Amino acid sequence: MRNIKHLAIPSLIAFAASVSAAQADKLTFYCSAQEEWCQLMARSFEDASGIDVNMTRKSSGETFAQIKAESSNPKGDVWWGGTGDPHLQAAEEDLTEPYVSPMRSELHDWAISQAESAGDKTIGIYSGALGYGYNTDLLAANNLPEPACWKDLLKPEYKGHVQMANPNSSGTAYTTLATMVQLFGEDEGFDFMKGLHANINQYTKSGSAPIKAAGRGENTIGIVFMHDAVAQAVSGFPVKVVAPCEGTGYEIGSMSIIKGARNMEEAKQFYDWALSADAQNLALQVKAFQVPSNKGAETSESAPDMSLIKLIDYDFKTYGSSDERKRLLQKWDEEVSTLPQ
Ligand code: S7P
Repeated sequence: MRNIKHLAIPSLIAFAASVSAAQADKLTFYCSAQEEWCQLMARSFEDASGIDVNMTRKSSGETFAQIKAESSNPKGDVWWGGTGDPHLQAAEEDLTEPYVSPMRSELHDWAISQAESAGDKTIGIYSGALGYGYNTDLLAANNLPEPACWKDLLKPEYKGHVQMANPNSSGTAYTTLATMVQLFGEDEGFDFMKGLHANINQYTKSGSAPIKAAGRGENTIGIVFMHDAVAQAVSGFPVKVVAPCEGTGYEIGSMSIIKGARNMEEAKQFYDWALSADAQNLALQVKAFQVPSNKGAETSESAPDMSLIKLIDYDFKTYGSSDERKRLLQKWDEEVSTLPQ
């Protein structure tokens, strides 16, 4: 700076440009919803705010692990999307920052409860029910009966036809594991996961991958959030969506500001904007059929009607706690994933 007067005019212009680039407002955005929605959120926020956004998409469990690994030198500013359980775990482990947005009064009670149960370190942005979907053509081609319940998926005729994600990387799959424990009790829930393991053809990294594979005809049945199966069906793929007869769990997709964020003001700006009805309505452009948390945002007509689905009273406090999530994942690693298929 001291030597600036010695610079020639073109150098001064270049210098000014480099200073303003260095000072440009920016945001490092970790995203755990579907890729297209993450891209649209990033670009739309840039347009709305003038802030440069650097977005990385990873599954919920993977993003949690990354934020934890980076906690002594945080690189991300805000984490948007993904199932609520790892956001709650991040809050408990003090990896995220409390924030009470002025937008909070526009939200449904379930989104606010998520915040209140975590000392305001996270908040609900959407919800969606767990279920599964199947490729109707492949089912018929293999002479398989139409499954309607969770326990149908244990039948030996479905061997090699069922796909789900790995619950360590995927929030969807962790929700599946926690749902079975709550629906059937821990012993029977783990027996279910073991029986299911015998029919699984692949554990994917991403939660929605199994139904995308079913849409492409590369897999028959995918255990996913029902809205991800609807997205395949409305895209014209032969996918039928199932709300399992025994009842099912659900997610409160969440958002958190990362503790020690380098761009804290920008993170709060994004947070407020992401809770607005206009930002949540962007979901409709990318076939994201979750139920939005802003009371004024639109829910697509194609979205699964949560009031018609038999939902369990999912215990987010317990299953989003650090000890319980670690314990269940370790037990799944040791007692389920190691079994022969
Ligand atoms: O695809 C949308 C969605 O189902 O993905 C999120 C999910 O947690 C991210 O994928 P992983 O299962 O791979 O973590 C859900 O929050 C969201 O509804």
